[in-house]
This record gives sequence, C-alpha cells and structure tokens, in this order.
Amino acid sequence: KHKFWETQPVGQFKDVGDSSLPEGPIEPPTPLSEVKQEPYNLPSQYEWTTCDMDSEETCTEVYNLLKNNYVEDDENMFRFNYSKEFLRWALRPPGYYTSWHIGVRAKASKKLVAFITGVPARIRVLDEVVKMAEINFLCVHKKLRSKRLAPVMIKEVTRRVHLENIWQAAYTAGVVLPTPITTCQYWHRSLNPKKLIDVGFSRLGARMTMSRTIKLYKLPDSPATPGFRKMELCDVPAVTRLLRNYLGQFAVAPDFDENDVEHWLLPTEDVVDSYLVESPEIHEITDFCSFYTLPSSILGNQTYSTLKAAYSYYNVSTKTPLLQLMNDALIVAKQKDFDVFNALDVMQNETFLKELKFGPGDGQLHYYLYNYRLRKALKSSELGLVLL
Ligand code: YNC
Ligand code: MG
Repeated sequence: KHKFWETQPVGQFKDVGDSSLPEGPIEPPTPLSEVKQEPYNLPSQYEWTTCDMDSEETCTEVYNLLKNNYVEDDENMFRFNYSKEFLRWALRPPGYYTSWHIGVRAKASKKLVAFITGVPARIRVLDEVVKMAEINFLCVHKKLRSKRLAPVMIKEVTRRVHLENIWQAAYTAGVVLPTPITTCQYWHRSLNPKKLIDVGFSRLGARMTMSRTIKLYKLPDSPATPGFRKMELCDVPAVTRLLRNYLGQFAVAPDFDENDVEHWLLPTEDVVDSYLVESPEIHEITDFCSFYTLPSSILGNQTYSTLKAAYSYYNVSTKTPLLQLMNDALIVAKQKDFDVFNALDVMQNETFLKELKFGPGDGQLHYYLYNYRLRKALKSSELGLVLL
C-alpha cells in the first residue's frame, strides 16, 4: 500500500503495538564516506537547484510555487499563503544549511516546479536530546502530481541531512503515513465571525443570527493582565528559562537555547508575535504566549482574497491562569486584525479551547519521526512541539 514508505526506517503499521521492538533509532548511522555522494536521479526533463532564500528572486519563486500549489483544506476552499518574510524566518534558524533548501526546475524553462526543505533542530524525545531535521514545505506543482516525484525529493533531502551527520527527522502531514507518533486536531476561534461565515470558513450556528454570533465572539479592546507586554530582546534569557522548564514535562519537545528563542520567539512583524507577563511588583517574567502569522488564500470568493490567521505557538503559564493568558492573546490578535486564531490540542491547550469558544476543525494533523521508534503513540497533550 505504501510502496515508498515501506522501504523507509519509520515505524511500520505491522509493528504497531509490538512492545518487544526497542525504542530509539531504527537504523544506526553509517560512516559519512558511505553516504551517496551524488544527488538522486530525477526524470530527465528536471534538475536539482539549491534555493538561496537570501536572493529576492529565488524567494519570490518559492513563494509563488507554494502560493499556487501548497496545502489546501479538504474542500479546496483555502490554500496556505506563507509570506516571503515568513519563509525566510522558517528556513534560516541558527545553524541552518542552504543545501537543505531544495528545489526542482524544469531544464528547458528553468521554472521552479517542486520544493522540500529541512532545518536543523534539537528535539528531546523522552530523556534523550536528538539532533534532527525538521522537514517542511514539500510541494510538487499541481501539473506534476502522482508521478512519484515526492519520494525522490524525500530521498534527496534525507541524503543531504545525512551528509551533515544527522540521522533523524520530525515532520507533520495532513495525510496518514507509517506511522504517526500522535494525531492532533486543529481548533478555531472566530475573531471576525461575519467574514468567516461570508467566505464559508464557518457556518451560522443553529438558532443563531449574525448579530448574536458577533456578540458571542466579542472581545475586550485590550489585554486584562497587569504587566502583559510584547517580548523584547532583553527578555530572551528569562523566556528561555521559562520555556525550557515548561517544555520539560512533554514526551517530545524542542530543546531551545537562547539563540533558538531569539530566532523563533522574538517578535518579527507579520511573522511571529510574543507577549509575556512581567509582574509589576518584582519585575519577574512569569508567563509567556506566542502565535505566528499564516494567511490563507480564499479560492474563488468575489469579496475577499485572504483569510488572516494566527496560529498558537508556544505558551507558558506559571502565575497567570493559562485561560486568562490565552484570552489576552486573542485580544491582541483581534487588535492586529486577524480573522481567526487557530490552535492544536497539543500541550495544555485542551484546558482553554472550549472555554475560550474555539470550535473543533475538520481534518487532522499527524506528527512523525523519521528513523526513531516510540514504543507507544502519544496523546496529543504529551506533545510539546509545534512545527510551522
Ligand atoms: C506527505 N505530505 O504516501 P507511498 S507536509 C510524506 N509527506 O508514498 P507522488 C507523502 N509523504 O504511500 P504527489 C506526503 N504526501 O506510496 C504523499 N506522500 O509510500 C507520499 N501536495 O508520491 C505518498 N505538501 O510524487 C506516496 O505524490 C508518495 O505527486 C507519492 O506529491 C505529494 O511538507 C505532494 O500537501 C505532497 O504538493 C508533494 O501532493 C503533493 O501527490 C503536494 O506520486 C500539496 O508520496 C502540498 C502538500 C505536504 C506538506 C510536509 C512534510 C513532508 C515530510 C516528508 C517526509 C520527510 C521524511 C524525513 C526526511 C529526512 C530524513 C533524515 C534524516
Ligand atoms: Mg509526482
């Protein structure tokens, strides 16, 4: 059934529930001299290209490929529209490798027709910190689908990851593959319910009018928590301590140092927003919340072309109740004109989703590890990792 994935070092469906299999790497590393030195073969009309995201021209080509061909919802009403600034942020974290930003071009026209990326990360799995690649932005042009190009792209990124002496990876997909470490659900909190209903993102509830719906989702004009403010560069050490301590409770979570926190969590306009609570009395940073900006194109609507969505990222509460902290996150997202605030049921998110009027989405997000076996699938609340 999975002609490609059956050949890969991933947990296989036939092994689910077999607790005699060891936890950890499925295959040992091979000497670097034994890693294939040449790229995998592509069909003869195509060639590999390394995408330098520093180049405005290349970044625009990647942006356009994804804008027109990347992930859609099940009903093909919306398609992710990652901004160029977001792509640069997502692909250039500390220690990134340009060689992991892989494109495929048509030889004749030089048009970019496929893409896949990796970025390095330290991910803790139970009590082991593992160097991994986070694989993302796998995309094949709509006209080249179902030609088995994706397995070649995956093998090529794997080869280039191996060349850096890294042997594990983490990735997410909307499709079921062998085999998820956990399956998460998206929840959506309407901020602009009229627009969401007009574009078909949500529906008017039974026995609800538009004005009653608008009232239901109304939020205060400004955050309620004393000392709630935007994160700044000088907060990086304190936020790193807070986050490291918090993420330690989850079975799988990133192992962030200060450089990672500066990159992934320091606010970047229209890319990532982070807020914290600094106690007014003793100037201690006690709580933190963050979200990233990922608009979707609205396919075939006369009035609206873009859905502005915020995605919950990492949140830590030690003093302010998580419910209150996330309500303040909703308020600032509303101030910034987002239409919807999305969150997965990871970490402790289930404790606020229903109460803050999030509704469950359709479609699931599956999390995977490459070349690392877990004895047992996790509950989504045991996962401390958010991929972009
Ligand atoms: C997928 N999303 O099952 P089997 S997520 C992985 N992730 O193989 P073809 C996928 N594998 O089942 P198409 C996949 N989708 O026969 C399909 N597959 O073993 C598998 N969509 O290939 C599939 N982006 O080329 C099958 O399919 C084989 O032309 C079929 O291309 C697929 O970024 C795709 O959803 C997804 O652009 C490129 O449909 C295309 O359909 C497309 O005939 C819209 O492929 C955009 C989209 C996926 C977003 C993502 C994470 C990707 C993870 C890849 C795996 C990484 C492994 C770790 C590598 C490093 C290791 C080290 C160390
Ligand atoms: Mg294909």
